Amino acid sequence: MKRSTLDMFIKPAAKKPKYEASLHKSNHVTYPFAVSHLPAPFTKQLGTVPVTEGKPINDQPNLDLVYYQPYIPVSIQAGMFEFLRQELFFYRVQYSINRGGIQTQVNTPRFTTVFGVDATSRFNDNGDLVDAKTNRPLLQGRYKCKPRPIPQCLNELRKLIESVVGENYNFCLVNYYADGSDSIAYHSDDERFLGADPAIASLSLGAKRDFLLRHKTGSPGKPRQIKLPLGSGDMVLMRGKTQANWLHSIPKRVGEEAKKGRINITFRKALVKGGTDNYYMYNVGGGCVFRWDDGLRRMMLWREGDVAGASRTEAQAQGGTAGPLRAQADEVAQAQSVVALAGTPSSSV
Ligand SMILES: O=C(O)CCC(=O)C(=O)O
Repeated sequence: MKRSTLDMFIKPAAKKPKYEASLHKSNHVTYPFAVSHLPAPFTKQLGTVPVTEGKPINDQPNLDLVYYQPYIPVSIQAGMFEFLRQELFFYRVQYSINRGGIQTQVNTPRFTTVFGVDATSRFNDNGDLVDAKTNRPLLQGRYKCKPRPIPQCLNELRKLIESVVGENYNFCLVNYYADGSDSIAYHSDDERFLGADPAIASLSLGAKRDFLLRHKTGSPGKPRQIKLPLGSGDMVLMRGKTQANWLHSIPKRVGEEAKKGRINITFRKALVKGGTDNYYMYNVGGGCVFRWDDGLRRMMLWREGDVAGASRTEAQAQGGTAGPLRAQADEVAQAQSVVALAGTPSSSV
């Protein structure tokens, strides 16, 4: 047998991770699998954040940013990226919208996941959802979705960021851009459920990607497009009138850097239940779960019974002649009900 053919049946060796996983895990009835706690050395090093002073960027009409370059110590940036990519579950959401009278299917061009619940509810110590005012269990049907508590590893980041920026957050949205063809189109996070002038903290890990901002109208005074080359560990706080007046995006990119993969985490505060339904609809959707496979070096469809850290052989992953990615896309399309939605995505595709 030729070496290249043999390789397909040999289980690839996973690279030695840049962190030692904690034995403690966060779990909840809504999680497909338990999520490891933040490794203790990361928690210790995070005690020093932010490692640089935030730089205000407010020299354009209605723009109010604070740019931390970086926010997280260099020593743990790569480890934090690998840890979150390995430990979290992700989705590749498909949905259908009405565009100019034509029903159009949208394939979100990145992996997403979301945790949290809006301010009208909270999780009690048993992990049950209760009304934030009365502390009574929620009535059946309050949400169309199944809200998930923020796992410890992201909650630690949330608390740190809250203490620095002076805001409270109840949602954590995570994007994973696998390579340069993953992106997010120009949009603003200006939904009514976030209230007026929301302050959104956006943390980057992994590959450096351009973050572009442009004014919604381009006038008065024709403000220019702004480009922030977000590197691993950087954080941008978008606040004040920014969301009402500016759009932002992560455009597609060619080249080696983007192939390293990038994680973005935004911390937000949703005030009402519409925010919860919206965020889960567009970041979890029909629910086919993906998990990072460190041997195959890519996100793979996850199935109940898969062992954490164990890699499928290339042959198992191929599962036919069409190739792994094609097979996965077909599987997602079959398993995931593509729904026609009345609302709009919280972020543009
Ligand atoms: O990936 C980023 O830096 C931006 C993410 C974003 O705009 C969003 O999730 O709404």
